[in-house]
Amino acid sequence: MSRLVYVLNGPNLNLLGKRQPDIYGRETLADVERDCRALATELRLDIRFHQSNREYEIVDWIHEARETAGAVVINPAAFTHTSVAILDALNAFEGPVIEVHISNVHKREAFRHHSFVSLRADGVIAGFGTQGYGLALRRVARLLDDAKA
Ligand code: DHK
Repeated sequence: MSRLVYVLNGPNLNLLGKRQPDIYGRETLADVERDCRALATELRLDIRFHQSNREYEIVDWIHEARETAGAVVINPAAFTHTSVAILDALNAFEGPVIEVHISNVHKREAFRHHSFVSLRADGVIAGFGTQGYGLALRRVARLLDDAKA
């Protein structure tokens, strides 16, 4: 299986480090991308790292991943709780999918407790701050290694 991993980020995550730092922390998305790239090298993964505020762009990247990638790590942000389109796109993707939330969504408002993406995700990480991305990449590397063995 391809060791290319799409790391996808949904709306408002471009403001990471600036918006509600008490909830999302002070690290920026550029910091997260840098850390993901460093870890990916260690894990022998290639990554494509994207963020968009537009649902269709995320759907299009998942379609792209379907053709080329072995796994998807996705923080759909607010689209987690609303997007059947992202769920349908992920259902058309065959490799491992790990869902990441920086905050512990279960400790927050009730509308954040439901995730459409969880109906497809092979694993869900929530409440580990931006460290969750690295944990997701480690899990993906293990799943890709196991699939090869
Ligand atoms: C990020 C968001 O923007 C929220 O809409 C989600 C998620 C939680 C996060 O914790 O990373 O509810």
